[in-house]
Amino acid sequence: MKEEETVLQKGNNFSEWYNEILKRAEILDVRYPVKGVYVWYPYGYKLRNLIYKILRSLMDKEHEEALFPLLIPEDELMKEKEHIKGFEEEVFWVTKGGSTELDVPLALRPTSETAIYPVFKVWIRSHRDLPLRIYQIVNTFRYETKHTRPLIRLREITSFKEAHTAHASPADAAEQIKKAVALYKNFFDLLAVPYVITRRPEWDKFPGAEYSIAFDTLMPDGRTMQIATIHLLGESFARTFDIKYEDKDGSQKFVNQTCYGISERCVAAVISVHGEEHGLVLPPEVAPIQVVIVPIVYSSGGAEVEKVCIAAYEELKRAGIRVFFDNSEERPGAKYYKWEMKGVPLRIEIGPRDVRNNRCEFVRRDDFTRMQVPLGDVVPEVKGTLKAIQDSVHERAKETFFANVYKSGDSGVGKGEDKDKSEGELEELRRTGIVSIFLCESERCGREVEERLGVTVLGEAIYGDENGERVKSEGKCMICSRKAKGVYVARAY
Ligand code: 5CA
Ligand code: ZN
Repeated sequence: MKEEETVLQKGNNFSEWYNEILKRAEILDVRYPVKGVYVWYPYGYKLRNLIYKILRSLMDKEHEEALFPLLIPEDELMKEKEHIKGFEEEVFWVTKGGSTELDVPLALRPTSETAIYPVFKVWIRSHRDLPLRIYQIVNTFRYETKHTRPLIRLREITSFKEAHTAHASPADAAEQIKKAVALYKNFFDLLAVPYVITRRPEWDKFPGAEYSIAFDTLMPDGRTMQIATIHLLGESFARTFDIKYEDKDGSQKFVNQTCYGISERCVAAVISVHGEEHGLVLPPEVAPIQVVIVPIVYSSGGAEVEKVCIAAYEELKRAGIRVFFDNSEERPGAKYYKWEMKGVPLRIEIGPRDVRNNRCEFVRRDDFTRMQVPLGDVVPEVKGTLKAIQDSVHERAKETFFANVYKSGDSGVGKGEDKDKSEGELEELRRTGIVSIFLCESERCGREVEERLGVTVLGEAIYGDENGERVKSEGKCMICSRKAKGVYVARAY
């Protein structure tokens, strides 16, 4: 076995596994000489595009895609006080044109509120212009000072999908928040990525927002990763940027706003949640190649086998399957290794004996099971098997995920009554997952828990979870014993 072909360990050292996978499956090249900035390989970019095609198709139902500039003048960026306080230290600046100092320094957007809302001001005139729902998929720049990580913590986020909406009333904006949650649920379900949805603590919400909602998934090392956020902005930005509309009665009113975003962390999640020691395991919905056909040829019968392979390939292609016929010179073993690494959900092997018997062999990537299929049934069998793989990949991911979500009361952890006892157990549980504890709303208690236990407070589970259960809502704060709500905590990326 070549060194390259050694299997990877996922469990013990996730970080190493992750970096190896990005390289061997040709997702991202990390050799670009700028910190936190990486190159998409063509295969990785195909995966990214399929994922974003799903996102676009969901967004397009009720939003319109637009494109705003990358550069934001300093004075606009600085207008919203809360907002800029949150982002100040993360902004990259363009200060020169050639050797000439610019009159007004230009920021590279860290997110686009301050690029978009001055334009909303001129677009929105009357109640007939509302609701306004736009989104864009762009690169954004953040001078991250924490450890940067490919697809996860970037200085150039290449695939930032940000939605910005404006509404006539607070109720309409609140309704939009619910729709955004439903849309993101739909999205991550199609990616087969499990999540918890929480309301971020007051002291850790998006700068300028009334409140923030987050989706978090669980990485194989037991850390959570925030994969989406949804913010109710209320009137704060509308007041700052003077975004008003004329209501039916002729009065001028501020709009109510929301915004919500997703980055290529969704690609990182697909890779990390499903992959294993042989490489990627891609859900068929997003696999750039859903089926690979590998001819098994020895000394004779090659021409016949090739003819049958091509016929199957043509048929699958016509049926809309993303299929690849690997007739390269490599040994079959090397081909298996390569396509397994790249996560192709289904392999079809065809050899001389199969041709004689008018059949082929399916090998599933998710569980390596084999089955023989009559050549005449290839299209329906492929469709059925891809569906089965999609479902079982999702089920497996949810099982692992929810086995690592501990609710208040489970093993006594987080029960307000016995806060002394809970810390030891929490210590144990926090190694592996998401734990619910009782915590009051004060920032002091929140920060203390974060510091003492090395966790992040994700927040209150507001929408329940896949098990239909809700976090037990009333208890005593484990720090100060005051009245508290159940909140999720976890070690986070
Ligand atoms: N304007 C709002 C909504 S679009 C906003 O910027 N929200 S955010 O700051 O929370 O970012 C949205 C999502 O982008 C986060 O939930 C997170 O999943 C992702 N994200 C944030 N920073 C980075 C980063 N440095 N690298 C990769 N993804 C990031
Ligand atoms: Zn407290």
